[in-house]
Amino acid sequence: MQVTDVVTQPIDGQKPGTSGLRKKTRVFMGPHYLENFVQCIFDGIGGAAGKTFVLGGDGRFFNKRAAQVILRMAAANGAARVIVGRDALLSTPAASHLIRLNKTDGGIIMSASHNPGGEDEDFGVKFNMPNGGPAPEAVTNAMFARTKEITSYKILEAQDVDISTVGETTLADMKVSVVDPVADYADLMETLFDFDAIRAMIAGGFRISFDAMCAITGPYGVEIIENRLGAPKGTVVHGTPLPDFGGMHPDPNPTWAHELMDTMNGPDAPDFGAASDGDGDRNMIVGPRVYVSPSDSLAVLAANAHLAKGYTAGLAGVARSMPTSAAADRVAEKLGLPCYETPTGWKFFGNLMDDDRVTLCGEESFGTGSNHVREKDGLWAVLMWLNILAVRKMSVAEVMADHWATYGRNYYSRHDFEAIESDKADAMISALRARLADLPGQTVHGLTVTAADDYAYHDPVDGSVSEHQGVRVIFEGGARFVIRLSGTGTSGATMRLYLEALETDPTNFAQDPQAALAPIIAAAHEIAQISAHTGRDRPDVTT
Ligand code: VG1
Ligand code: CO
Repeated sequence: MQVTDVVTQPIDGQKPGTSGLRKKTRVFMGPHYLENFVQCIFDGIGGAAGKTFVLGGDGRFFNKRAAQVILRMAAANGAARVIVGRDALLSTPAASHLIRLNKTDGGIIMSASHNPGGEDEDFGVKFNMPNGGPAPEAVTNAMFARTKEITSYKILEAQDVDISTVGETTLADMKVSVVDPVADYADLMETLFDFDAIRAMIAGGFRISFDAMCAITGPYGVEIIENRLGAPKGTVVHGTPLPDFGGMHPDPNPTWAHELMDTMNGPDAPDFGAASDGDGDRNMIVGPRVYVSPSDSLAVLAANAHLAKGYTAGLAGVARSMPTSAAADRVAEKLGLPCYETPTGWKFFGNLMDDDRVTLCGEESFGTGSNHVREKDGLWAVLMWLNILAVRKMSVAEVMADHWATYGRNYYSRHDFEAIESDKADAMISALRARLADLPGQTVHGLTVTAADDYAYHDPVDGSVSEHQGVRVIFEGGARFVIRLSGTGTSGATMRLYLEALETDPTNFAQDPQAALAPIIAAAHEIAQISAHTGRDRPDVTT
């Protein structure tokens, strides 16, 4: 088998965003597109020679073909071994676990996560570091720099490797270890949670509905929730991963997981509902007729983690992304735990976990996780909730009511304005930035601004600085809004407006969040001039 140096030239726009490089699948399938980027990954980490990598993806269209290309390129670049999920399948948290478990030099994950899949939808590639976490900005910047100067890439001329059966094989001098995508991950979950207690709760009639949204968590959910925890067949819905996710938008929020919401709001609702996203790192938690916002879920997990088997020693600290509500901060304050605020994207939590400063992390975008891996983890969150419910013997609604009574309620919502023309979105943000210094002291829709800034993060572990991570405007009484542009979209710009208000009066805990947040929504539209800049009055998706 022969290594070929293929002549290529730089391709515009191969800049990794919030979580890797995401583009339309057809773009990735274009000449040299995937190959250029994969070579730049290897170059950006100082070469692949002698290294071991994990490889897998969420099963979307092009996943298997891309895996074969990446295997041939890893071999051509001198990698010693690649551990690949059978059929090139691995959820993002399972990939993170395998990277750590096998002490590898990192891994390549093929996924565009919550973005729809298919030939006309989205594909993505990202690199995770030896700690199992997404490459930090310094590394993705090095990869991006290489994409602008690449002149050739290395690839092996070879037949496809058979990755459909578990076992060891070779590709030229490189070992290829095909592993069961689920087994090691499921074993890890058994060490973290009291499976006996959850099994007993289920045996006692506790009913669950888990919507895998035709994406990667299907096989994981079936093995863990049905096989190991004894829930009846059919507990996992949409459990077979499909290349186009069955046409679904695999994003677990009330809009896209509406079938689960209908089940949970219906007359015969199960006791617990959950959904996960394309690559298995997100989760939505729902009780019968009660939706748990992701920010609240993080706070509930922080307050109750010590009840779960793997966390009885307590937490080192908690971290949340800046736009995530301060509900977790209130728990940390009461429990005397360190609490950190980071920019959007899981890559910023890695240093804090590696440095043992935090145990739990979370984002408002349906992401929660702990230091068991270095990614957010959808099924982990589901099992953490189940373990807590099994111990507390309360319903989801009772847990939420108890939580708000103890800590107050941070009303929260995110409004997404999708596919705005990029220059209009940029102009809106620039205009808002220009006004920030003048905002404090102004009163808009009855709310007085106390602070306004363009968020910059100073990493306390490595001292790196990340600027322009979202504009935030804070009002008297702690209400606030945040505006930032998405870094995961593939067409136009998506503007995210994050809204929050703290309520401490228990007689006001039963409001609809949109009603509770109405003054802040109005003030945000007025201050940012959203409609004047974008022509949009209403969001496309509200979570
Ligand atoms: C979004 C979310 C962010 C999350 C990221 C990756 O990014 O807001 O919180 O970490 O997706 O999640 P953005 O830049 O579009 O706001 V996933 O499940 O897509 O890997
Ligand atoms: Co995801």
